[in-house]
Amino acid sequence: MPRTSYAIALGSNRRHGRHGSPDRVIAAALDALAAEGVTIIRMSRVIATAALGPAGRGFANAAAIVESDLTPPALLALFKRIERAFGRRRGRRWGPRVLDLDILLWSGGTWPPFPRTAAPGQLAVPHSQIAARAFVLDPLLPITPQWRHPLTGRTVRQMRARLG
Ligand code: A4P
Ligand code: MG
Repeated sequence: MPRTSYAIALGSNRRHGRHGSPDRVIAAALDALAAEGVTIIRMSRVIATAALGPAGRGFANAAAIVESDLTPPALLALFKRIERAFGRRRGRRWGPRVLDLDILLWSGGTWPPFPRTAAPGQLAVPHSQIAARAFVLDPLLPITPQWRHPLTGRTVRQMRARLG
C-alpha cells in the first residue's frame, strides 16, 4: 500500500496510571502511533467536551492528520492494539475509556472500497458519525477545513457549519 493520509480522532475520559490525565493520554497515544511508524503531520489542540451518551465524566478530544502505508483495516488493528496497551477494557459500549482511537477520513476515499458498504459493526471509513459530532469536527476543522467527505461531497468546514 503506498503511503496515504488519514484524519483520526482521539478521545479519553479516564486517567492513566502512568501517563496521567486524559490530555496527557492523548499526547502519549500520538507518541505510540509515531513509534509504530505512523507519521504525525498535524495535531489539533486537545479540547474538553461534555460526554455524549452514558460515558459519565467529560472527555478530552483531539484530531490529527497522519500518514501511513497501512490499509484502513491494518490501521484499525494497530489502533486496537494501542488502546489495549493503554488499558482500555472491552465491554460496555460507550463506557468510560482510557483511550479511543477512530479513523475519520482516508485519502483513499471509502472503506470498504466502493461499491461495497460496511456490515454493522465492521470498519466504515469515513466514520459513520463524523458529520454529527461537534467533539470530532471542532478539533478537526482548524487542521483540515477543506477535506471533503467522499460520499456527501461536503468539506469539514461545511459539515461543522451544518451542525450549528
Ligand atoms: N468501527 C467502524 N468504523 C470505525 C472507524 N471509522 N474507526 C468499528 C474506528 N472504529 C470503527 O468501536 C466499535 C467498533 O466500531 C470497532 O471495533 C470498529 O470495528 P469501539 O471503539 O471498540 O467501541 P466504542 O467506541 O465504545 O463504540 P462506538 O459506537 O464506536 O462509540 P463511539 O462512536 O466511539 O463513541 N463523548 C465525547 N464528548 N467525546 C467522545 O470522544 N466518545 C464516545 C464513544 C461516546 N461519547 C463521547 C465520546
Ligand atoms: Mg472507537
